[in-house]
Amino acid sequence: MSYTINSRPKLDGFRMPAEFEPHEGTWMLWPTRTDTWRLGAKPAQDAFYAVALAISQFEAVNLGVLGSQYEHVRSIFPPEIRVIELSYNDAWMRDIGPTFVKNDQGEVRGIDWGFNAWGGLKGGLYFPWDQDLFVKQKVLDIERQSRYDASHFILEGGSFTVDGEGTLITTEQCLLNANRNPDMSREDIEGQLKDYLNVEKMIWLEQGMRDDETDGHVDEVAAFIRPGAVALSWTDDENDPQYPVLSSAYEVLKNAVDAKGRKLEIHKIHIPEQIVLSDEDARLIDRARQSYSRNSGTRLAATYVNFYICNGGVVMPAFGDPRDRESFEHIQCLFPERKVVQVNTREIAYGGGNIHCITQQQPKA
Ligand code: KQY
Repeated sequence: MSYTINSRPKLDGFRMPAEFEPHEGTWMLWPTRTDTWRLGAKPAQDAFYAVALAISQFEAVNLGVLGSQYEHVRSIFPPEIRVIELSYNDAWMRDIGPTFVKNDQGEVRGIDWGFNAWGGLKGGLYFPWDQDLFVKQKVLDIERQSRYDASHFILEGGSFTVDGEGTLITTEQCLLNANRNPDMSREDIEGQLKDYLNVEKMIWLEQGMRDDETDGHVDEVAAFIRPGAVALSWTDDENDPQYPVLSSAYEVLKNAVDAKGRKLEIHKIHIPEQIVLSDEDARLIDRARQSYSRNSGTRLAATYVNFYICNGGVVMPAFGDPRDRESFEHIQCLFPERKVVQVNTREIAYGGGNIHCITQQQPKA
């Protein structure tokens, strides 16, 4: 049984650890929506399978699965991967799962943010999202961890990144979007982030990647790789439509200092060539009136920066792109003490995200 605590993590001495701090394990969900994924979701399932196996080399993986898929999924995964029946609407655990916080004694609790499928009825990606709403609470119940009820505040885990030392990076495009918390000012939103995540310094990028259906999640643009250092999606091509967004992010980060007063070390990771949904790809995704239309010609917001840092490892995307190799080598250089594993996740990119978006770390207690 998890207890709902009527307080705020900061008041109780809890903070959100950075992703690069030790994990108890990783949470994921199994993809099934045929209006998100091509070909009845089978190729996406292959990609999720490969991601889960890659992470399981480094730490425990907990995988939520719909009852209708339980028997199949349990039979294909090795026993060390925990498969749990759960209900949900789509498989983006970063946004649907709890954000965990921890105190100096090592106690871990979870935050249950509000969620409206990336914009509710004003540009959200599907309706309904009723089952997604309970995933955070269910995970905390399973782990017997206490829950902070922050359901008044719509926030997705992919929309911010923290260094665990008081700094948070986010985008104005997402957090100040009228389809998230229209009655809150920037100051109100900063107040919520400070109280729940125990951060002091907010670095606001203007926008996320163009064509990102989440209204600009920061996890497609930048990620803390250690305190004082950030990986940034980048392109050298000034004619690339992503160039204005990424160069503006670079300028903001270059001129920022973190909560400890440090200038940030910025590592530019070149994005892949443009990946565009073809007529054939679009045809293989089911049409549904109540969900976002994946039309042919849409450029995917693909980036290598949507990697996932786990205990001793980093699991990063490949796209079958000429830049896959150099990005792998670059990221391996940034994490000399971890083993980098690259998984072809082009299929996940078709659904609007990547490895970071489908995972959620649970800090070590
Ligand atoms: O955390 C993320 N960037 C989530 C991507 C969600 C895509 C929904 N189709």
